Amino acid sequence: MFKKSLVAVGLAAVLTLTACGGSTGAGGGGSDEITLGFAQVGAESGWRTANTKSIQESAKTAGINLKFSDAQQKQENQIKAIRSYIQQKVDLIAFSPVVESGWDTVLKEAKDANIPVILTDRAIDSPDKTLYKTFLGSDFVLEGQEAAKWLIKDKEAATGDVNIVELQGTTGAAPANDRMSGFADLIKAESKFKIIASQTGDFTRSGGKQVMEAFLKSNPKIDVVYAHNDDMALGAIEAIEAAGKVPGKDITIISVDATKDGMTAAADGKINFIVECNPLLGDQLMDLTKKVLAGETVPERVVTVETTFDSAQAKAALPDRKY
Ligand code: GZL
Repeated sequence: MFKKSLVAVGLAAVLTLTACGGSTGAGGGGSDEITLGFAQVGAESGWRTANTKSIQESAKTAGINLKFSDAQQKQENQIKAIRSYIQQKVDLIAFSPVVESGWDTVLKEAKDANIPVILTDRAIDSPDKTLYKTFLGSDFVLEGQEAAKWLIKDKEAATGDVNIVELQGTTGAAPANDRMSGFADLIKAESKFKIIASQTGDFTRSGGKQVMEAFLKSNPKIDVVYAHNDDMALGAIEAIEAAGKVPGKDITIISVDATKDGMTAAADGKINFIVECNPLLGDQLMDLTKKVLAGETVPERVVTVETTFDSAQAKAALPDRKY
């Protein structure tokens, strides 16, 4: 269902084609080697590490000269990197916006310099769609909805209140905002589900552990943890075990990403349900880069195809996982 619905969204996205305008970067596209400037969020999670590896390996395979920067999860560093790519006259700029807001000024500078921009992984909230050629990444609202749908089914026999604590991703980030809203929109339909606490763990393992320790101290009855990524779920598992409880049994754990560490915890029964968020965007990014610089039409939105895993499915899938 999840896969089918995503494919449908993906197909719909492909049909909403936009003329790319055929602009080439200030450095031109032409037959010369393409130079791509990529401003990465940071190295905060297993997902991010896999995403970086995919982009670097795909650039090499595609014969694209990659300039790469790590912003350590700071927007000002990403903006500095984008300005530097503009000065270097790269052919195209791609980046994963650490937060949704605050990009219009620097993206207008790229547009004025005739350097096309591709968004990957995370979206921005600017109403000006001319600031970028396409957005390649997951549907985070759908991911939140998948988590909620599984929980509603898993707890259908529960009679009393089901107390949920939520470990949010980076404040202001599209995946944090959308995974929260997608989940809450479905959960609120059933009065037994109570989100008793929700706080950012910044997508990191240490953040998830610290926040979960505080949740355990201030909430005597926690039935479910909904973590916006595996790293925070794994941190929460450490805190739960340190408190003498059994993760996956005393407290149901739902996570997003499906990285190897998360899938291993799921296979061990410590995480009960994982929604996949595919970081392997490199090949699609290089293909879109070449198409934009060749003046070809590209879709406004390219949605990555993803699925979900319960513990048994994670155990079966683990040997074949690429990240
Ligand atoms: C989602 C991505 C998120 C991952 C986290 O596309 O932006 O950022 O879910 C990562 O693991 O830190």
